[in-house]
Amino acid sequence: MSAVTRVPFEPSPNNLEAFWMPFTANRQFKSKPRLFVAAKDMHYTTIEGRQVLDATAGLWCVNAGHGRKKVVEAVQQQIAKLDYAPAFQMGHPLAFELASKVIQLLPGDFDHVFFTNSGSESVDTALKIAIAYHRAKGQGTRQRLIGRERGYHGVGFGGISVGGIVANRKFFGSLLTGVDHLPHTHLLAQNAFSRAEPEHGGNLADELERIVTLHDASTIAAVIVEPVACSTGVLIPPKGYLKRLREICDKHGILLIFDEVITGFGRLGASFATEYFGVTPDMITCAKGLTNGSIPMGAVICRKGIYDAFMDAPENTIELFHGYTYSGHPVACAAGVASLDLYKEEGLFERARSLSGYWEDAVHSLKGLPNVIDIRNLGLLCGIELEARPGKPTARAFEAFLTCYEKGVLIRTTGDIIALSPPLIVEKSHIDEIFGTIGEVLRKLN
Ligand code: PXG
Repeated sequence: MSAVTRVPFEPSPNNLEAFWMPFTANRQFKSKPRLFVAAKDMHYTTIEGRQVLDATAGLWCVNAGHGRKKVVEAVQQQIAKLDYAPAFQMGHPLAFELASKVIQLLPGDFDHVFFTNSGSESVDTALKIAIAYHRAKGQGTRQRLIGRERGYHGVGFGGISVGGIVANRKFFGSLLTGVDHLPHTHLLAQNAFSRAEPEHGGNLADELERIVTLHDASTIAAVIVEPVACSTGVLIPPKGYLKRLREICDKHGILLIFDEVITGFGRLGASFATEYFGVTPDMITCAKGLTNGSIPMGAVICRKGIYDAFMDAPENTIELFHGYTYSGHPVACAAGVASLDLYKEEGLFERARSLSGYWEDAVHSLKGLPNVIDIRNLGLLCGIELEARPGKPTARAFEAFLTCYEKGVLIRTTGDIIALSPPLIVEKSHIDEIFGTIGEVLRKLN
């Protein structure tokens, strides 16, 4: 092996080699880096000292805006007071407090919370709980997991197996066995330029019946879907779709998991998508907004009956052989409690709801601009789909991303779709600036 040359790190954009960046074109980035050094409320500060308006809440996570005093101080105080407590066979009060606060946010009979450190871990945890739940109920043959095309459930082996993004799957071998997929619901030809829930495609939920017939219900543990599939371009569920999935799962004794890593904590103008759509899953996975993006943390929220199914063994038995060193980490819990308090004090979920009409009108005002083939929205989310350049998928949208960044607005692109999700503290003037800038960029983009 040849010797490795180690270059001491100097905080200069010319010394970026050692960090293998996630989901990033490393060589392209390192040849022309984009670095943030600070953030406050709706804005980032770049290393060059420029202000950039955050139209993406970081990566869909900073729901109350950046650098909020309440969260910062809670974290500072907690790390000085109790930096860490063992997560297994020991506890600390804040984890119990945060779990209670999380279930209070939800309608219905959600009653237990399992803490993780990310959305990916939440998904793998929920899938494992689903299989173990059926086994605990004497139905150990229920092991199959059903996901959906174009679904994103993080990057653990469970998540990529039930997920439906080809690039996230094809490099990583045979994945989990016993997985099947529903079709995605993105019917561009029928639903283009729909506002909120599209009319066509609710019947695609019936594909679950076909899958159940193929495998037999006795082999299926759970169905997992994002209520709104965000990462693959903000795909809003067609009218009636989620309700129908719930009915079919009920009919066949299959658990329904909503992956609310993005839709949780106010994004749709309700606590969670379950509240927004009035459809109750058996488990909810979340992360991101749980701590306002400040400290890594995720959770699986279980409806009544799930936890109880594990409580039959003698009292000294560990009921679920699963957990992480950092499950319910004290500093993350402090950030979580402070974030949930902040959402409540500032009425941010209601604020998102009341701004969603203005947001909808603003995004649909881009209709008719060159290459815009669809616009869709819900709550404070939207997707703007561009026609791909012939033979060069993603290039057009990525150029829009770079130009918007130069003009002081941070957008996110996936494929040839612009996906936006601003912090819920966004003002109408910011919304005007976001769509003003995107409009200007799209008008000039070839
Ligand atoms: N489920 C869903 C629905 C997600 O959106 C995860 C699970 C995984 O979470 P972690 O914390 O393990 O990353 C996610 C994450 C994007 C983007 O731009 C989306 C996510 C993460 C990073 C970028 O689409 N979603």
